[in-house]
Amino acid sequence: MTKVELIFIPLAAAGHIVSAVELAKLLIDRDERLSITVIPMKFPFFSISNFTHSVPSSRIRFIDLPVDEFDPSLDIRKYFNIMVENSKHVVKETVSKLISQSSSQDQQEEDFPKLGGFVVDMVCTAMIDVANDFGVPSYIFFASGAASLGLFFYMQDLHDEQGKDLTEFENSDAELAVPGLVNPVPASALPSSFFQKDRLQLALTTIRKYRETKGIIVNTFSQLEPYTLKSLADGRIPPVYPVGPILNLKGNGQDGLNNNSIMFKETMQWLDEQPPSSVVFLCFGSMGSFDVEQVREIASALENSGHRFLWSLRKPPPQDMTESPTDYSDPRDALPDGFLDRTADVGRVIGWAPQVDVLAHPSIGGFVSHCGWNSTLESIRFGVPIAAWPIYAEQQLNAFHLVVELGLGVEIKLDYRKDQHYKPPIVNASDIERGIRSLMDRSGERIKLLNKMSKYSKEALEDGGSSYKTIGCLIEEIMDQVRRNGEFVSSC
Ligand SMILES: *[C@@H]1O[C@H](CO)[C@@H](O)[C@H](O)[C@H]1NC(C)=O
Ligand SMILES: *[C@@H]1O[C@H](CO)[C@@H](O)[C@H](O)[C@H]1NC(C)=O
Ligand SMILES: CC(=O)N[C@H]1CO[C@H](CO)[C@@H](O)[C@@H]1O
Repeated sequence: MTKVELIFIPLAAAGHIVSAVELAKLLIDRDERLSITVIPMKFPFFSISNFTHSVPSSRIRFIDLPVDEFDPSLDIRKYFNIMVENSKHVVKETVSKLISQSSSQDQQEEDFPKLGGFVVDMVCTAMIDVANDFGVPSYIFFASGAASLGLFFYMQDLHDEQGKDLTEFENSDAELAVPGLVNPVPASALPSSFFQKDRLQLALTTIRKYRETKGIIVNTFSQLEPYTLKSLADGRIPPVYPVGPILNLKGNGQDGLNNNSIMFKETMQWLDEQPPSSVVFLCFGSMGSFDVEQVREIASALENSGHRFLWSLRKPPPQDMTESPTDYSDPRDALPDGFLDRTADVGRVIGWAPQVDVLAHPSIGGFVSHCGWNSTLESIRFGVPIAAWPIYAEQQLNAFHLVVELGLGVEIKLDYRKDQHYKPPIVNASDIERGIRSLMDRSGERIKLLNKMSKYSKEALEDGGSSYKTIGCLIEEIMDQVRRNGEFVSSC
């Protein structure tokens, strides 16, 4: 039996590393020949211990590399890229050591695990060079959906093949005919990285690198994006493996980040007391927070809508969008006077939310979300409709995809955008209230469609489901590559 070792290089950020570790678990569960070493790319202030404790298998190990000081004057993405670039040599040394250690320990030649390849996070593509140094294949782990992947390749084609200046799309009302999407995509749904000259080069370099790999593992499932996946299978890019929805559904408040168990119990108890599908849940992800002026508009929208609510309200850091939000010591500091008293019977304001447990709760009837891909998949999994309020990265496209393409959500503001370079105008209470009312109206086709998708989402990873089969194919492909020493064959 040939044992095969894979090296995973995830980005240590919510939505990336958790999914990567879940993927690692799925792979080793499926094939006892596989073992995986996870080497996260992380910021100095990030603790990977939060992610290692949940891994039961001796065939997954973590290596925590030291990282350089973070220079806060740098753009966070630039810092990150420099850091990944600078980590290449130490990753190479680390992997060399692993290989030589395992060959000296094992007695029998056939027991030596062979290096099967690198599975590299969608933003850590510099590590493909290290895989190349070892002469092993690399695979991308793309933690977003097929629609984003398709858009990325389309944008790179526009730039590289058609000589288009992508920065012209900033503030433009152009619409783009992206292959694999039925509706024209408004320029306002593009990720900001395509608008800004310095970030554009980085984005293009990253996407070009995807083309050099042996496969792109995508966190989606074929029933969610059939048309997009078909269009991506045109042979112009490496094979795409839809293996999702990869979620961490363990729940019980153990979502890997700060979790206060008293708050958790109280929240779940309160939800237990609410009628089915009656509560709006508002939560904007690990980077999502709003300034006080915007918080007040949300508060009055909630009050005016009359719906029950659970609101994960987070305090913006001093340098918004470069550091994570924190919890308010007293949320009254941000809320309108008397809001908590007036809404005490119908709502709760909390800090960091145990999102999976909340979405899984039958009282939840709608989710006001930033449309991070992981949150989007969780919401579909539990059949909770989304009111889309995207903030950054590819969230505007996810929101467009969910609301316009798939008809699974409604709009709060599809072209909202906030990052280091954009300070968005305030979304007023009446717009938010309209979105919430429409979200909580369960009379139309949307809920039926969503329930169907929720069912597909559960089935995809069950024995015989579409993603289950794809994972089998992927493992076969990895094993074939090892057998043939990197010569390209596609078995699926
Ligand atoms: C998804 O995001 C939520 C909230 O940001 C986080 O609690 C959870 O761990 C993430 N799950 C995955 C699989 O990344
Ligand atoms: C809220 O904003 C919308 C634009 O998004 C505008 O049309 C509307 O008049 C505003 N409503 C109020 C009450 O300010
Ligand atoms: C659940 C868990 O292990 N949380 C830890 C995450 O990392 C921070 C920072 O190191 C710790 O303080 C938490 O205890």
